[in-house]
Amino acid sequence: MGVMRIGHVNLKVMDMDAALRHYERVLGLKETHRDADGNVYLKCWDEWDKYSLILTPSDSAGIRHVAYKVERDADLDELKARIEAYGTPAEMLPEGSMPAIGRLLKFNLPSGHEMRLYAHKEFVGTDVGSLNPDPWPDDVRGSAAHWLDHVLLMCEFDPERGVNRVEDNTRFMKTCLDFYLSEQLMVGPGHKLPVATWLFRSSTPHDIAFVGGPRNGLHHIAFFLDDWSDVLKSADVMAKNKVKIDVAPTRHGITRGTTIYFFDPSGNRNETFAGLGYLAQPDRPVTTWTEDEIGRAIFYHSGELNEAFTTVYT
Ligand code: M3P
Ligand code: FE
Repeated sequence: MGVMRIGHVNLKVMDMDAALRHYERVLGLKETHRDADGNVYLKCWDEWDKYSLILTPSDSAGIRHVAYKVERDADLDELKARIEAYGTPAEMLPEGSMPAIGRLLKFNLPSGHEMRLYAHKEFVGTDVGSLNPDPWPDDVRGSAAHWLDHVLLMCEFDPERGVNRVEDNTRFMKTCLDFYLSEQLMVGPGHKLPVATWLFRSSTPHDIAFVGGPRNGLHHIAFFLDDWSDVLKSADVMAKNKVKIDVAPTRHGITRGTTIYFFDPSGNRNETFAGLGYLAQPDRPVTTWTEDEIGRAIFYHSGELNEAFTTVYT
């Protein structure tokens, strides 16, 4: 029961043609729907529901909402009651509010980011099908991302004013949505302040993460690849397509993933990463990283965190 996994992200893009070239040619997503308002819906080859990314034409970049899929329709009623009992308003949007999707529970995280939950989305199948399937399809482009894996949201963090939306969001996700904490990065005297947290409902190290910063926003959306050689190939695809690479292939200490960060043409940060990390289980001890090891926590090889990585985001 409850949340299973990330379902989709709705991003704002400033040039739809350029955005489509990026998500189709570089990441390998395919368009599955387009609505009258100019929103374009896409999916990765290994996903079975109709879409995992919605691109909305806009005059700015950033995230509009992130949605997670729950197992049963009745979960939406139970979670609505829990969210409201927590003191957070929640609204049930009727079926038909979004294409190919059932009713949606809409609310804002303590940070203000909009989140939606749903139980049904039109099933279209993966590109290899589910009857005696091949391990990968022939007609997939670029990095050939398997699936949208997680989002990392930037949350207002100003301990001098007593503001820590990372902590607030983490408590909300654990209390209302039964997420589990896998890793945390602690700062301040005695390492008492969580400045970043990684949480899961699936069996991977994170389905969502929160990092503290000067303002709320989107740090990145991440797409899953199989292994390190796919990460290298993904970097080659980016170089071929003149994509602005933010961080060249390396490894995270946190989650153990191998990774690249880059930007879509509107400046929304993307990540392609490989490695399921470890088997995340509710009783697994939480991994704690301390401020003095922040460099290795984020970029394990260089051990250095560049300033722009946590200050430039949409
Ligand atoms: C990841 C990950 C930051 C750390 C990011 C880590 C933004 O993206 O997938 O584990 O500090
Ligand atoms: Fe990530």
